[in-house]
Amino acid sequence: MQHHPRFLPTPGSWPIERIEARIIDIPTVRPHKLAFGAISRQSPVIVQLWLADGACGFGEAATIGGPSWNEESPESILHAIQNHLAPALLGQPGGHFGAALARMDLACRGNAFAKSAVEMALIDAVARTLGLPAWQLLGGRRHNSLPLAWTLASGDAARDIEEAQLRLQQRRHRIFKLKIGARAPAQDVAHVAQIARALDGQATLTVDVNQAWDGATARRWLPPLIAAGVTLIEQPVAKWNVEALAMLTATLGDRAAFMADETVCTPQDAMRLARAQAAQVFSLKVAKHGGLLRTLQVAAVAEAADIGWYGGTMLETSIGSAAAAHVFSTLGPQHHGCELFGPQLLVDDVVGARMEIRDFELQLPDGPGYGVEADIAQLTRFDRARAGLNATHVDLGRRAAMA
Ligand code: MUC
Ligand code: MG
Repeated sequence: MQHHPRFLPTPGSWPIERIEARIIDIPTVRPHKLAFGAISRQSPVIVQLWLADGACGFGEAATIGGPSWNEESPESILHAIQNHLAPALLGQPGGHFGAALARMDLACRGNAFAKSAVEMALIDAVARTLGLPAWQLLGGRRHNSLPLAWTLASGDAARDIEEAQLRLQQRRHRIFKLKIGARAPAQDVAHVAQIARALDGQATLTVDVNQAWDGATARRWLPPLIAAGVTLIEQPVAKWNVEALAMLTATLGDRAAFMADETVCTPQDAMRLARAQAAQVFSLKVAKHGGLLRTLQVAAVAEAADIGWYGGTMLETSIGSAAAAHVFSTLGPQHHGCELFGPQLLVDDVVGARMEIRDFELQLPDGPGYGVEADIAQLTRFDRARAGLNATHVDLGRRAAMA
C-alpha cells in the first residue's frame, strides 16, 4: 500500500522556523481616559515569525492599561508566547492554521491575546510566501472601505468638541465614540449632551461605558443619553452581567442599539448572547477572540443570529490594525463601521505607509500579507528591552481620587 505523508508539502506549508516577540512602548498623542483610568502610552507585543523559506510575518496584541481592560497584560502575553506558544509551533507546517491553533490550545489554556498575535504573524508569513493579501486566505474581500469612528476621550468637553470638529472638517471621522463611566452618571450625561449639541446632527454618537455601571444605573441613565442623541451603547454593564444587558436591549433596544464588547470573546460567548437576545451588535476584536480565524467564527454566530458587527480596536499600531482590517473586509453587510484609529492615537508608528483615510472611511489595505510594511528600525527604537521602561500602564490616580 502506498504511504501518504500526513501533510502534503505545498508552498504555503513551509515549516515554522523561528518566532520572536517583544514589547514596544509608544506614547499616545493625549491622555486617553476610560472608565477604569487614563492611559498615556500603548505597549503592544509585536511578534515576528519566520517560515523555513525565509518569509517573515508580523503580528500584534495590544492591551489597554496593562491588565485593566481584561486579564492579559503585555508581560503575560510575552511570557505565554516565549514559553508556551512558540515552542508548540516550531517545526510545524505554516499553512495549517487550524492545526496550529489546536496546538496552541493544548500548550496553553486561554491567553487569547497571546495566541492572536502568533496566529496573526503566521497568516501574514504564509500570505507573503504565497504573494497574496491575507483577505484572500480569510474568505475573500467584500468591502474596500469602512466608515471609521474616532474616540473622544480627553475627559474635557471643550477639547473633545474641538477634536471632533477638526476631524469632521478633515473628512476623517463622523462617528464619535465617547468614553464614559468614570464620573458620576449625571456628569457623564451632561458631558455627552454638551458634545451632542455642539456637533448638532453632523455626527453619529456612541458611548462606551466599559462595564462601569450596574443594571439599575444603566436603566436609569441610558434614556437621557439616548434623548441627547446617542444611537449605539457599548458594554454598559459588567461582562458577566448578560441578564442586565438583555434587559436593556429588550427595554431600550428600539431607541438605540446595544453593543457587546468585553462580554463577547469566544464563539461560546457569542452563542450565549445570541440565545439571550442580549445584544444587537458585537464589537469584534481580533485579540479578545484569539485570532483572525476565531474572529470569523464569532462573526458567523452574529450573522446567523441576526446580530450586526462593528470593527473594534484595542488601539493597535498599524500592524494589528491592518490585520483587523483584512478580516473585517471579508464580513457581511450588517455592520456599524469600524474604529481602527489606533495608529492616529499614537505619536508614531512601526510601519512605512499607514492605511489611508478618505471621505470618512478607512481604505482597507491590499498587497501581500496585511498590505503594510513593518519598519524594523522603528520597532527597535520603541523596544522596551532596549529602552528599559517599567511596566506601569494606567494612571489609577484619577479614579482613586474620585472614589
Ligand atoms: C474599548 O473598550 O472599546 C476602543 C476604542 C477606544 O477608545 O478604546 C477601546 C477599547
Ligand atoms: Mg469597548
